[in-house]
Amino acid sequence: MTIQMYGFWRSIAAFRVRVALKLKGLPFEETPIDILSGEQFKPDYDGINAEHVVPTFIHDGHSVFQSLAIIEYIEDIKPEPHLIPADPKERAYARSLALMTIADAHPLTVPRVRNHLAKTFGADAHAIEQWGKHWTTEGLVTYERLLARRPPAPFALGAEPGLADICIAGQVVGAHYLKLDLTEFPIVARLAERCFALPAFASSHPFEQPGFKARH
Ligand SMILES: N[C@@H](CCC(=O)N[C@@H](CS)C(=O)NCC(=O)O)C(=O)O
Repeated sequence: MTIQMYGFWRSIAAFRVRVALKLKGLPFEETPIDILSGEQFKPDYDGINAEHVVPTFIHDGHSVFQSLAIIEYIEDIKPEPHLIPADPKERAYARSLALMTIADAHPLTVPRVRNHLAKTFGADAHAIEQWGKHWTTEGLVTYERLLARRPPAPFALGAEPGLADICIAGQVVGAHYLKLDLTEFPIVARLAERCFALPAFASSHPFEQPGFKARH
């Protein structure tokens, strides 16, 4: 089986897929699409992903987009180790935790939103940073509240890391970009620490990607 992913070092959605592939032990090649310079809108990439976002996942020539759909697809083609529980109630809880960032918190901070704030409303770099900090913090506050009601044991759904942990760790990556202090979110911070102690998470972190290292 061949797996190719179009991603970008800074993409939190690509981070989620990278971690899932590594937890599954599936080798893949990553092709960078520079979403900061607008490569996602170029005709070549339009042919690959009509939504003009990363990641795009290609498995034996079959293309899948949207990180949640990709992770569920990966779970289907390689069930072990499970990232999504089989029990319907647990499965729904894992997806709910995942969607809190995928559907609600993360979309507010992506480049197309930041660019629109600048172009249409004249927001400067400081205002855009404050916007990012506000919505990233809101996501962390929500995860802290959720995890306080069902404490990680030691991962969000139990003994092994899975979909929910991947997504919560992605929200924490957003906090790393903005240098947010996690002291006020101790349960989230402990869970993220546990995740990033694992090579699959640590080596997937944006700051560990060749594209980041080449720039800094
Ligand atoms: N919900 C999508 C998010 C996709 C997305 O917005 N990706 C960002 C990077 S994390 C992107 O490519 N943004 C391009 C832009 O905003 O122009 C997923 O989880 O895959």
